[in-house]
Amino acid sequence: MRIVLATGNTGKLKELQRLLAALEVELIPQTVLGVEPAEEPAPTFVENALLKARHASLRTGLPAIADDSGLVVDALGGAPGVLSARYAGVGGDDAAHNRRLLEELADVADGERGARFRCAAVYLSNAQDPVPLIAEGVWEGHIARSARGAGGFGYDPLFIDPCLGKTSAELSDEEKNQRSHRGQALRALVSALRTRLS
Ligand code: ITT
Repeated sequence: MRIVLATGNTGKLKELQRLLAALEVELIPQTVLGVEPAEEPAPTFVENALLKARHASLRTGLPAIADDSGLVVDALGGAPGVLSARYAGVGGDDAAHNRRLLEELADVADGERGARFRCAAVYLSNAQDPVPLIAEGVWEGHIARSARGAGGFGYDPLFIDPCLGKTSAELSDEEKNQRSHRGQALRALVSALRTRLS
């Protein structure tokens, strides 16, 4: 079985490939198949994940898995949320997003820097699949005052896991997948998919 992975984010792709390895199916990144990024206009992670999976499935004729995710910061009223990939403007890179986040939180006290990563993961057997598999994950933490660590991607250098006292960029790939929003969502998705395929 071949499944297209509907993401153009290389950091995310690496994590998805590792989390889905247990499925023992052929995972093909959409970029390899020439699929351009989908529009993500919706206000919820679930809707955007469905749009991405449907777009990739329509273009390739393959089943698709997509992830829509982001950082939800209490002191910013939930921003950047579904706009996490565009926080510093379209084309902004991870460093620019992190700079903006630190600027916005410059006057926010240590006890008020709560945040969480959210992930919605979706599987569609085809573009018209009326019963998509949907799974979600949440990783609670808070935002550091400066970047730490070289692993991961995106906001990882600023996101502190309170149990470990480390940023997610200071965790190994395995440790991050164990705890992360994406790890939680993908483990649940894999389990639902195994049931569907059995
Ligand atoms: P695709 O839509 O092609 O998958 P994207 O980066 O645009 O790639 P999203 O729209 O889901 O994906 O945006 C998610 C953003 O949230 C991502 O670009 C990061 O900035 C941030 N993010 C999500 N998960 C993260 C994680 O595990 N670590 C750090 N930042 C993360």
